[in-house]
Formats: sequence, structure tokens, C-alpha cells
Amino acid sequence: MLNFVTTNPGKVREATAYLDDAVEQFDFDYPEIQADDLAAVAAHGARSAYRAADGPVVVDDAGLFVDAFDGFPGPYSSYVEDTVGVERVWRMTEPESDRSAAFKTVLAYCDGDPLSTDRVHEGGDDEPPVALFEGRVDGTIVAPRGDGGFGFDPIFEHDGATFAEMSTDEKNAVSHRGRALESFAGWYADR
Ligand code: ITT
Ligand code: NA
Repeated sequence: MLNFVTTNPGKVREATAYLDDAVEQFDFDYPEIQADDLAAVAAHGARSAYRAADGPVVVDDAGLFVDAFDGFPGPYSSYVEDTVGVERVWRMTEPESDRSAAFKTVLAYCDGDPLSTDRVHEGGDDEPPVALFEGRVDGTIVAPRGDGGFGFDPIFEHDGATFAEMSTDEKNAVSHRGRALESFAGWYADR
């Protein structure tokens, strides 16, 4: 059994649609370090979660990166969703001529054992290695549409539809998380 470490039910829905019965939500609010880079946050989170869990863990650290704002809110997306809110991120972006954006995620896996992959984040001396799997999708910030998904999905349009207008399977087929889950699942199947 694989512990998918998150407080966000939307992430679990997408991960289980992809990985079937192999995953279970581990509702653990790991301490998020202040860092500009998702990989560092995810790797640190995976090590904390591994210490707290009874088995292998996967952490998913994700964010929305708006080009006109040099990638804001990026690693601070969760905080900005709670404070500014999704609707006002749209209104901030509306006056910009370039409304392009990307969702990015980094999955970090840790089971305490050495890992064979070219994407290992080595920790300090007494820390277990963590394997990293990245995913990205490009899109455009638009006025909110749709009731599905979570977070910034209503304002993120890809190929004519917002992520909130897609089913979980449709979103997974193109999304940052779907891409990261795909590369993780391929590697994990051989583990
Ligand atoms: P956990 O840390 O417990 O997993 P979280 O929701 O706080 O839950 P993050 O720290 O990774 O997760 O924050 C990601 C934020 O980025 C999330 O709150 C959303 O605002 C946004 N986000 C990430 N992936 C998204 C997606 O697929 N669709 C919409 N918004 C997304
Ligand atoms: Na979080």
C-alpha cells in the first residue's frame, strides 16, 4: 500500500483514478519549507511524511505559475487561493495582454531504501533518498467556468476547456498531475 500524503481530496481523486487501489490517502499536513522550488518542498515533505507513516509515501507539491507575474503564485498557490482567492487571481490577470500560465507538480516518493532512478534527491547524511517525478501543462487564465476539479481549475483553460469543465479522467489525460503520475506509475510498477 502506498500512502498518498495530502490534505487535499481533489489530489487523491486524481491519484486514485490513475493508480487504482494501490494508493490510500494519508491525511498528514507535513511542514512546508519556504522555498521557491516545488522539488525542494516535496522532497522535504516526503522525508517528514515517511518518518510519520508506516510504509512508502508520495507527496505532491503543486502550483499555478502565471507568466505575466513571473510565475506567481507558484509555490505559494495554496496560500494565495486561501487569501486572494481564485476569482481575484483572474481579475488580476485580466488586464494583462499575456495571460499564459502553467500548472506544475512534483511528486516525491520515499520508502527509506536506496532508489534507482536518475531523479533522486539526495538528502543529508542520515536522510533517506527521495525520487522526484515532474509534470507540467500549459494553458491560459480565463474568467471562471465549470464546477469540477479544485483550486484554480475554473480559471485554467487548456485546449478550449477549463480544467473545471473536464472529468477527472479528461483532466488526468492532459494535466501536470496526470503527467507526473504517469511517469511515477511506470517507475513504481518495476519497483
Ligand atoms: P497538500 O499540501 O496537503 O497536498 P494543498 O492543496 O495545500 O494540499 P499544495 O501545497 O501543493 O497542496 O498547493 C497547491 C495549490 O496549487 C492548491 O491549493 C491549488 O490552489 C493549486 N493547484 C495545484 N494543483 C492544482 C490543480 O490540479 N488544479 C487546481 N489548482 C491546483
Ligand atoms: Na500544502
